[in-house]
Amino acid sequence: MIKPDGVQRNLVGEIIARFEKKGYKLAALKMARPERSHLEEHYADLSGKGFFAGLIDYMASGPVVCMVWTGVNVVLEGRKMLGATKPSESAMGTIRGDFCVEVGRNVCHGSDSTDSAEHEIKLWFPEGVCEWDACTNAWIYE
Ligand code: DAT
Ligand code: MG
Repeated sequence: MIKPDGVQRNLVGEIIARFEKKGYKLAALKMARPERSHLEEHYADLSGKGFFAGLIDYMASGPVVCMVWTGVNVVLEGRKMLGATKPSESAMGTIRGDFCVEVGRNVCHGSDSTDSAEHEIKLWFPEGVCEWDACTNAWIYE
């Protein structure tokens, strides 16, 4: 997901391009202005944290762009592409390392496990995702 700061800072195309160029396949994409309750459910595991209210305020401050990307090891590799949660710890060359400064404005979200990805896909795309055959498949996988 591209967070409200990523949308406002015109990073949507840049972030999508990185996943496309890597070789992952897009399975769902939409812009949304989620309710606070939806964001609270998304971040339910962090509800006890001191930064939770600020996190929900930030996430509710503007539209987000939600995506599902598919491919071999996409959850693990996608998290590497995002970089560490704190931009000060994110390697240069990662999205967070290249495009942000503070943890509370870290531009993007990525599921941290296949279980959380399945949960988050159901939460954000109850309508389902798109199944399709990419003609590049044989050039990306042996
Ligand atoms: P990630 O987004 O890398 O999965 P997370 O799930 O631990 O990280 O936290 C979710 C978001 O909450 C994170 O992207 C930014 C915010 N956050 C995390 N730790 C924070 C902190 N110490 N102070 C402020 N915001 C924080
Ligand atoms: Mg997380």
